[in-house]
Amino acid sequence: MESLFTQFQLVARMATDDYVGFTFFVGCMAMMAASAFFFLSMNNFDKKWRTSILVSGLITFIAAVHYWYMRDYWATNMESPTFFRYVDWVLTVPLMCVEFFLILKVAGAKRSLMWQLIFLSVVMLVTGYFGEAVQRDAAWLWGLISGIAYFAIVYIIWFGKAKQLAENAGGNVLKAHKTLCWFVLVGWAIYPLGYMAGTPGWYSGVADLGLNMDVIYNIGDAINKIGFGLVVYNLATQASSQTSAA
Ligand SMILES: *C/C=C(C)/C=C/C=C(C)/C=C/C1=C(C)CCCC1(C)C
Repeated sequence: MESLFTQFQLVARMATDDYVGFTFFVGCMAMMAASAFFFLSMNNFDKKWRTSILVSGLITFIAAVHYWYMRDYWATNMESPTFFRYVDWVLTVPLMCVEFFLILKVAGAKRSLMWQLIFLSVVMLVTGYFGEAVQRDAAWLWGLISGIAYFAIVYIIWFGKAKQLAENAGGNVLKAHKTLCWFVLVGWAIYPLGYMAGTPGWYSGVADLGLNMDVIYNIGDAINKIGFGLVVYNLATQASSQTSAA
């Protein structure tokens, strides 16, 4: 009987110092709760904001499903779930680019801007995956290419076309755009840190600080996916109350 139980254990044991396992578990729960929150609040907003809230919910929902698998994968193998991690990102990060486009649509944003951001984000992630999973010897080089794509995104939203559109829109849209810009500049910068902690290279000192790649990624995801969604939620709340007051 004993052995049957250990063989078919449904819930993995978790060591008290398993920070990776812990952050996967909490991350999973947080993403689920955030998705319920965004989906259920959708109908409180004016029609034109509903798609933005829907996308916020999709981002955390897609992450919740991947966290479910990553939590399991880690508990079973005690190994980074690199594949699931990047599948999650390659779906959710482009959706964050869509979010930028959706809020700037009121100022006349074109689809080409959205596709440009999506393209750069995919380049950033695919090259990151190569460095982490395929050619770890050249992780620094893949990380560098990924970093260039990242800075191209930062440039477009901070100083380029997206910034111009946000300024044309003004008001709440401009404020929300600015906050999202900070998320990308500071919040997204958490990820290259995780990458440096988890891949070999001249920067290996980062790993010596005792930082773990998956813990860093998990914290980054919680901040960025849920935080990003809340900024959009806030914008939709303010914009909807203004129109109903008018
Ligand atoms: C929800 C997931 C998000 C917002 C993921 C963002 C990921 C990045 C900004 C990753 C960036 C990377 C670099 C800039 C260089 C090293 C490789 C990456 C992929 C970790």
